[in-house]
Amino acid sequence: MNFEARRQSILNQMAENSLLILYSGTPIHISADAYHHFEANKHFYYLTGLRRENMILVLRKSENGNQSMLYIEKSDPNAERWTGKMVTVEEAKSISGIDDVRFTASFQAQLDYLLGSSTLSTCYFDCYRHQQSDLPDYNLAKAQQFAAEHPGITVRNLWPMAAKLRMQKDEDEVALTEHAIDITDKALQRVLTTLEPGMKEYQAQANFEHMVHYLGAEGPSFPTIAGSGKNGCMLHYETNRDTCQDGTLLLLDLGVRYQGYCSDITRTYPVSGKFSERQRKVYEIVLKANKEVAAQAKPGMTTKELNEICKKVLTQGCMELGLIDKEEDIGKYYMHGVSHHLGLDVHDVTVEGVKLAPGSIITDEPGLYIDEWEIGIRIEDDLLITEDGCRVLSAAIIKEPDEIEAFMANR
Ligand SMILES: [Mn+2]
Repeated sequence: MNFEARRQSILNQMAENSLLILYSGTPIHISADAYHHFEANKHFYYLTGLRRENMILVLRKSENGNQSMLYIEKSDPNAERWTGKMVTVEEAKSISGIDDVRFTASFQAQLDYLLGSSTLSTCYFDCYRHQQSDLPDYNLAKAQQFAAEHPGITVRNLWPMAAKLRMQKDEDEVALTEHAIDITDKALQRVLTTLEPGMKEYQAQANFEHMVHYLGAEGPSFPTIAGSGKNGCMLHYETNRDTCQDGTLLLLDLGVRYQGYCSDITRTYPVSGKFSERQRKVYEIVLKANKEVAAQAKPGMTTKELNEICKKVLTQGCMELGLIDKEEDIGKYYMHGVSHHLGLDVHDVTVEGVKLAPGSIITDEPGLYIDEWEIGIRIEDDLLITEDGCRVLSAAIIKEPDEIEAFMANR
């Protein structure tokens, strides 16, 4: 992947005489000597191709030219014995394309030197915070510390610049996403092959996740949702402990992460292998909305506009079914948005007001949630916005009710 071009694009947007300091981060502590599985800062991975802890990317923009420096930990045979091989200088160079690789032990002294000898005016950090109530992320904490120690230097946020870049995927990113989607397809076929009444929802989840690992992905891209019957109406149902009853539907919202890139797919299957007449009617409405969004998605649009298109189809369908009398009541059965960006994050970075453009990867996920009928249906595909429309990257994952029934009948 062309990490050099991505760094160049950030450098182009940086102020004159400025510095970017971006940390890969450290593992988050759970309890006693246990730590969460480490996830590197996504911008760091995006700009370097590296995702190990305790690394620092420094970009310097000055009148003497631009500079990229990478700081890594010096490998330590004793540490490697316990926690695995560390990245060597040669590996770091060849993956990131950065020639100037140094050890973190020298970082502070070199930073002090840069701050003391140059006319540095601005320093960029990733200052993202999801909710005000959250503790600061590693990079934000470092930014706050830097601001306190260097009141004369303006601290600015890398996030909007990096997020805007990440919103348009290049060919390599599309290929990785397609691979994640292909694994999702095969793992869902495994679920379809084994699904039967009496099964626990977590068994359907296990059949999916087994294949995800078996096929070489890193794992699910988020906690698998497997909700049967009325559980399908709960948007973030994750306990997956109920029994899949005969005659109900099983809603599966799941995804795969491959080299960092996520798929996000939802399919809804009849547990018995056959839709009831009522289930099929609702399913057809959701499917129609799903297809309409894909038919209309194109550059220049917003996900909000796509949601209006989706709501129109769902509203019309619900009125025909007699579920609602007035358009404004659709919120009773459809209460989320139809689309979000997808990438290194499942709900990928999105800069307010930026419209869809070629290279955007978004979801298309209408749903209807009818508690009183115990019917929860969502159909979610992943779309790549092209020059004049979109390509459904998940087109191979079957969703026509006849195809689903035929697949289950012939398994
Ligand atoms: Mn989604």
